[in-house]
Amino acid sequence: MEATARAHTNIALIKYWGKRDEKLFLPMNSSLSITLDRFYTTTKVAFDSALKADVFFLNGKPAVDAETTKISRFMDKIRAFAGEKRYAYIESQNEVPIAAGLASSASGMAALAAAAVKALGIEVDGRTLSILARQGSGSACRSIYGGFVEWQKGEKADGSDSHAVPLLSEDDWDLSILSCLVESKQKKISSREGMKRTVSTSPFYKAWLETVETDLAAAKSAIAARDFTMLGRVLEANALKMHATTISADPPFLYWQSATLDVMQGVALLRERGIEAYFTIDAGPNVKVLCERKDEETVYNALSAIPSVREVLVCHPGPGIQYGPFPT
Ligand code: FM0
Repeated sequence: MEATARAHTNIALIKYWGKRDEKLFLPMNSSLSITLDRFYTTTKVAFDSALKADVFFLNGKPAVDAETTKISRFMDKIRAFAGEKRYAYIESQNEVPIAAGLASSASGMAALAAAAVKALGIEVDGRTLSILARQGSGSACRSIYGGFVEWQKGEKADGSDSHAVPLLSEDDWDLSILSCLVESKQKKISSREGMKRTVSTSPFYKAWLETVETDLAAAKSAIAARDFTMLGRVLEANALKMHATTISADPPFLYWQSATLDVMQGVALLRERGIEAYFTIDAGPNVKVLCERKDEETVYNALSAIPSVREVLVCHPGPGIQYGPFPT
C-alpha cells in the first residue's frame, strides 16, 4: 500500500498557454517540452485506513495548508480514478531550486500520480498516467516521459485523448539547457491565473492559436532532423508570442524583469559571434537558454558574466517517470 516515484521537471519549447476546460486541465493548444535531468521530485505515498485526511510533508516538513489542499484535491481525482476511499501519507522531496522558475508543479504532480497509482497496485500505461498527471497540473502530463515530449491537446470533451507522447529519448539528442536565475522583485502571477486572463482578454490570443500548431509542426520536423537552428528559431519565436499575449491582456502583465532582457540580449550577442544559442521564458523572470553540447562552456561563461544573473544551472535532457526505492 505504499510506493515511491520520481518525476523530472520539463521545460516547454512550444508553450501550453490557455485552457479550454479548467476542471479537466484541457489545453487550447498542443505543446512540446524537454524533460530535464537535474531537477526532480521524489514522492512516497502510503494509503492508510486510519487517516481522516491526507497528510503532506514537503522537504521533510509538514506542508502549509494551501499546499496540502492542492495536493489533496488532486488525490481526490486519483481516488476517483482508482475507486479508492482511503487517505494517504505523502512525502515529497523537491530537487528543484526554489524560485528557479522551473515548474516544480510539473514534477510534483507527475511523481504523486505515479506513486499513488503504484501504491494501489494498479497497472497503468504511460498514456493513462499522463492523463491522470494532467489533472494535477497541465504541464505534469509531459513529465511522464523523458527526452523530447509532445502533449497532444486532444479533441474529446472528457480529456481521454489529451496526453503526452514521447518523441525522442533523452539519449537521442545531446542538447544543453542553461537555466539563468535572475533578480526579481515582483509578485508572481501564476501561470494558471495568467493564462486564464490572457484567454479571456487578450486580442492577440486568437493569433497565438492560429500560429501555435505551425510552430509545433516546425519544432517536430526540426527534432526529427536534429536541426538545431530550425528548432532554436521556432522555440524563441514561440516564447515571445506567448509573452505578447500577456502584455496585451487586460489588465496587462509582464513576466520579464530588466535582468530577463539582459539575458535575451546576451543570447543575441552570442549569435552575433556565431554561437548558436536560443532562449525561452515561462511564467516568471528567469530565462532558459538552449545550445548544442559543444557550445555549452562558451554559453555558460557568457551568461555567467551578465551582472544581473545570479546563477546559471546547466541541465541536459532527462528521464521519464521512475519507481523506487532510490539510493539515498
Ligand atoms: O509549461 O494551470 O502546467 O508549457 O510553463 O497547472 O495546468 O503550471 F510558460 C508557461 C505551465 C505554463 C508553459 O502551466 O499550469 C508550459 C508554462 P496549470 P502549468
